[in-house]
Amino acid sequence: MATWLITGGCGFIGSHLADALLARGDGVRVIDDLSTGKRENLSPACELVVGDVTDPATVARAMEGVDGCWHLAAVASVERSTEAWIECHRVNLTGTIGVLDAARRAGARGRAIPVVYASSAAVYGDGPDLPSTEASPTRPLTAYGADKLGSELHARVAARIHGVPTTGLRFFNVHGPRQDPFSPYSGVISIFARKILDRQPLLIHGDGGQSRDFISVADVIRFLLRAMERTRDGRAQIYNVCTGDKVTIVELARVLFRLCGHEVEMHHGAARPGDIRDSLGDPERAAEALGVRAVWSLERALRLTLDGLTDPTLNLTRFGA
Ligand code: NAD
Ligand code: UD2
Repeated sequence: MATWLITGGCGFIGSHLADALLARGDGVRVIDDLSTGKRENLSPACELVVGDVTDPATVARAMEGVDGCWHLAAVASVERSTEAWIECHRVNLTGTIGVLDAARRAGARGRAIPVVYASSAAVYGDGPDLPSTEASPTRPLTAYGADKLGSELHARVAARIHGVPTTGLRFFNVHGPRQDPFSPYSGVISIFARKILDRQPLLIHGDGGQSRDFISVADVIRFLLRAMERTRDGRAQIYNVCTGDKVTIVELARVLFRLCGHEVEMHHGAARPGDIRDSLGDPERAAEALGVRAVWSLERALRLTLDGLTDPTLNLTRFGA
């Protein structure tokens, strides 16, 4: 039986990955400091190490004996990285280097442990030419995006210098059950969905014409699993994880109104510092190299996200995710 390490496995994406690995009979170990993740997100069948990925000794212990590592632990917020620049850098970049270094050292018989890690569409910044491909210029606008790009650069060093096979997945905007609807730092879909269900007004940062490529966590899990299967030789790969479909924030709100059966007021506030105006990914390289493409339509994925707000125990494995 394979045993895997998920850093940040008590979080939104990590806990669904843990469910998928358990469903196929694998062993799962999680390291998480529970700063935003929740113990109740994680199946009791997982081994949980409550600890900080910036602590080398903790990470080294967690890495021992595993067949691979998905590195998802991070402060997953653009706003937070603006407010707490150094703290977020310590986790999002130094923490990533620590995980890569532990993967180098922990491998049996000198073979390093493969690492699949979460990068982000934030590395592109406001790319002039959309859709963004993996060869597009990377001009991050925020500390969060800069630290994700730095993680990619160090993952390349890990592969080339230390023989750690790595695959970086540039997640675009992910939504689904367990994305915390009560955190102001959470994704816009979880925040809007809760407010609409609670019949509260939405706060739109700016004019709402900004656009995103929203992908269901049910699809993201499929990319994560396949990426690990293809992370074997000493190379460093990077792939977009996106749908290739562009949706503005106002359009998103209107689809949610229709799915919820009622509307709420939309109030407009100032645009967020460093906010990207248009984000859209090209899914073709991942489709070709990994053989995975997003299959959940926005509407079907939004229904799943809404269901997750009323049923926190929702487990995606029943959808084959
Ligand atoms: P999340 O906040 O739910 O998960 C992050 C997890 O990491 C949490 O469980 C948190 O407690 C843990 N964590 C944070 N700092 C830690 C530390 N120092 N030590 C140990 N654990 C720590 O967020 P998520 O949306 O599941 O994001 C997972 C990964 O995917 C992150 O790397 C994020 O940057 C990336 N990502 C997310 C999205 C998205 O739309 N959700 C898009 C692009 C990239
Ligand atoms: C960025 C990344 C995403 C992920 C995330 C952190 C891009 C394109 N995406 O997401 O990949 O890494 O950071 O997990 O860089 N908004 C409102 N009202 C609200 C909440 C949000 O108008 O109540 C707007 C917000 O100003 C932005 C859009 O909605 O224009 C999306 O915001 P978000 O916080 O969901 O995600 P984003 O794009 O910053």
